[in-house]
Parts: sequence; C-alpha cells; structure tokens
Amino acid sequence: MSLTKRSWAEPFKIKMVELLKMTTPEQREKAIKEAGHNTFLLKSEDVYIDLLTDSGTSAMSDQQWSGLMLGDEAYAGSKNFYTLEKAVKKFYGYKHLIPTHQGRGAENILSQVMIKKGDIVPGNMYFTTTRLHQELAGGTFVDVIIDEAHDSENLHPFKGNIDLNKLQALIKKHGAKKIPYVCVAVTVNLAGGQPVSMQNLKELRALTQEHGIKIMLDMTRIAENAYFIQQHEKGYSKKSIAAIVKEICSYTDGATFSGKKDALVNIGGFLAVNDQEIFEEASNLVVVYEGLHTYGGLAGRDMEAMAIGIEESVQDEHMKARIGQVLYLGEKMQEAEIPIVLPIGGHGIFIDAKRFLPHLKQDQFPAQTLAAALYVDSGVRTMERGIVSAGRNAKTGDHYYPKLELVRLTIPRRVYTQAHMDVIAESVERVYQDRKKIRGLKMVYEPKYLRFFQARFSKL
Ligand code: PLI
Repeated sequence: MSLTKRSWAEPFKIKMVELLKMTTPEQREKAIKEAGHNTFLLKSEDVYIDLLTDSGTSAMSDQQWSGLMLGDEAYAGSKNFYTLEKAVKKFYGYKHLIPTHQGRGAENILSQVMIKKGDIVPGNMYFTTTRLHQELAGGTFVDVIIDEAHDSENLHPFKGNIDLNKLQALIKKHGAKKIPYVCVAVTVNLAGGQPVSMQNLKELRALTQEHGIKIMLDMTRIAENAYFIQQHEKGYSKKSIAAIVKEICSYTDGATFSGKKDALVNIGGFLAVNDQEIFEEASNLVVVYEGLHTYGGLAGRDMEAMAIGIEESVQDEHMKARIGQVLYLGEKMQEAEIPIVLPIGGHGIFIDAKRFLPHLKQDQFPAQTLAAALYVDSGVRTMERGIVSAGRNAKTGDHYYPKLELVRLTIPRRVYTQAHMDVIAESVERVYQDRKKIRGLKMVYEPKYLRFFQARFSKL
C-alpha cells in the first residue's frame, strides 16, 4: 500500500436512516408496466435507489432541521424572510429578494415581468420549465450554447459556455430591443451538468452591456459550477467556492433559483434582482401567483432551512464530496466502457442512449426505454432527458429532436453511499451486456405541457 495515498470521505456522519423496500424483477416488471414505462409514474416505495432527480431529494443537516423549529409562520413580515434575504445578499450579492415556492414560480414571475410578445430569449440550452414560461409569456427561446455542448464525447471543460458569435448574430438579426435578457444557466442541466467559465461570463457581460441587454442567471446549481471553475479555470484554484459564487453573480442583473438543488432543501426558490423597477413589478405579481412578497408560497420554516442550506452549499469540503461522489460513479462507468456524457458533470451521470441503444430510432424513445430497463434490472430509478423532455415545437407540432438523447442518473446530495454507487454501476453494466435485446417504446398518452412528467408508453 502506498503511504502517500490519502483517501477522502464525506464531511458528515449519518444520524438517521430511511429503510428501503427491496423488490423482485417480476414486481418491478409489473410496476413499470402499470407506470406506462415512465419512471415519473412509479411509486417511490417501489424504488430502491432513486436517481430520478437531485431536486428536493437531498438530506438536510441537523442545523437545517433545527431551523425548521424557528419557523415564524406570520402571514406578513416573517423573520425567516429577513434571514433568507440576508443570506441572499451575503452569498449572492443581489439587492432584492422575492421568495417563490420553487424555481418555476420564479421563472413565471420573471418571464411575465420582462418578456413581451414577440421577444427573443437567448439561453445556454433550454431547460423544460424555463423555456415553457418564456413561451407562455410570448417569447421565443433561442439556444446560443457552444456547439461542443451537443456532442457527448467532446471534452471541452466548460461546455455550458455561451457562443458569443451566435449571440452577436442574434442581436444583429432581431435588434437588442427584442432581447429582454440573456438567460444563463449554471451549470447546464440538459447538457449533462456542464459548467460555464468565468471568462465566458465576463465576455458575455461586456457584449451585453454594449447593447443594454440584461443577464438573468438560472443559479439553481451555481455552487457546483463554482467548483468546476475552482478546479479547472486559471486563476481560481486558490479562491473559495463562496468567493467564486459571488463573483459569478456580480456579472449578472438577477437570478431565478430553485433551492431544491444546491441549497439542500425539499422545497423553496426565489427570484433575486438588482433593478428597483423590476423588483417592484415582480413583488406585485408574486402576490397573484405565489403569496405575499415576504413568503412567496413558502412556510417560514422552509425559508429558514433554505437560508442555512445556502451557507452549507458553498463550503469547499461539501462540494468536494458532492462532486467527488458523482465522479466516482462516472469513473466506474468509464471503466466499463458505458457511453456517458464527458466530461463528467456536476449533478449526475448522463448515459448517451443513442450510443447505448444504436438499434433504436429517436422516435422509438431510446432514453425512455433505457430508463425503464434499468429500473426493471435493479430498482434504480433514472430519468429520460431526450426527445420526450424536449417536447414539441408549438408552431409546427413536430417533436423537437435534440442531439442529446440521455438517461440521467441524478445523485441527491448527502443521501447515498459509495456502496450504492457500486450497485448502480453494476446494474448499468448488466443492462449494457443485454442491450441488443431491448425493444423501443411508442407513446400512447401525451399531455400538452411538459409531457415527460405524465406521458405513457407501451412496448413496441
Ligand atoms: O423544480 P423547480 O421548479 O424548483 O426548478 C426548476 C428548474 C430550473 N432550472 C433548472 C436548471 C432546473 O434543473 C430546474 C429543475 N430541475 C429539476 C426538477 C430536475 O430534475 O433537474
């Protein structure tokens, strides 16, 4: 054994556990059929390891749980609102806070306030709820992410970057007045949890400032993005995650935030802005959709837990363990030659279903098919992030055919152990060995909005 090797482990210990039900392949076969081959429609008690999402599924700390007991459930002016406002100013630097029940609540308010019919909203790859709110407000989303993001094998370290030439061409074509803001996500979920570099943000700031265009951040996984900047961007290796997070925010005018990811809570979100006028309009609109501007659809206790979670999320040791676990699983997959999105991203491992199941056409839903097959093999629940998630073009009615057809194995924070990661990797390997036998699906029920949540399928 090498005497210089020093392993690392999680900076926490486990105080309480939740027991899991073990199922047989026959039970799982029946459950997935009843769920219309859609992992969103499975009952959670039928799931062994739940990698559906990292949203609202993380384990809160003892500090957060004790924060729940400090809930001030006053209708107006809850003291927990002021604690949250203080945390947002301290860690992100934004002037004004509007709490919302979760991220999409903030997206709705921001879109209603800032987007006019016929506007163009550039962004670094779409996200499902974000794009829908932009469209419902009358805008058209245009993807200006760098081309490398659409290639699962490209090793660019910052595949979330905005292509400034694409953005410049868009400004030239439509005029700056038609662009209310650029929507920048850190990290980019549907590209595989890929980060944006600080350099790119600085250049984007300079370009948008020239044209008087605002930048609105989707800062749902900002601390994870900051970790990649610390690890891979020149000049940042000695800076703390907290300092990097604050610097990212400093190049933007506001942000939407789902507290259910980085901030380690089960529910919560906010809109934060610097502009006084936008704040006033947003805090007026929030009372229509969410609740009074000092609670925005949240209980006081949830705001307290989110404020504590924000502080925990920017600790260097926390983030090293969080992304370290994702890396551990990813490296196991690479050893087994499973086709995954590279570089390994922040919140999960994304299997390239087009390369995993090359015998299936994209409209036979390879990622949806693979997610169902993984569940039957081991009770591991994953999520489709491909053609089903992409939905249809509202104008033509055709499916969008995204280049990336992925199955996301999303890792909740502080929930599973290294042994769970081993079981997951072994299951993927087993299914990979038998991949040629896997048949595709056809969609038999399709809801109008965000169809991936509730669509049903049957086997071809
Ligand atoms: O689920 P919400 O409404 O709190 O947040 C919406 C949302 C906004 N932006 C990004 C990048 C997300 O990832 C996001 C939600 N993501 C989910 C639910 C997920 O499973 O990835």
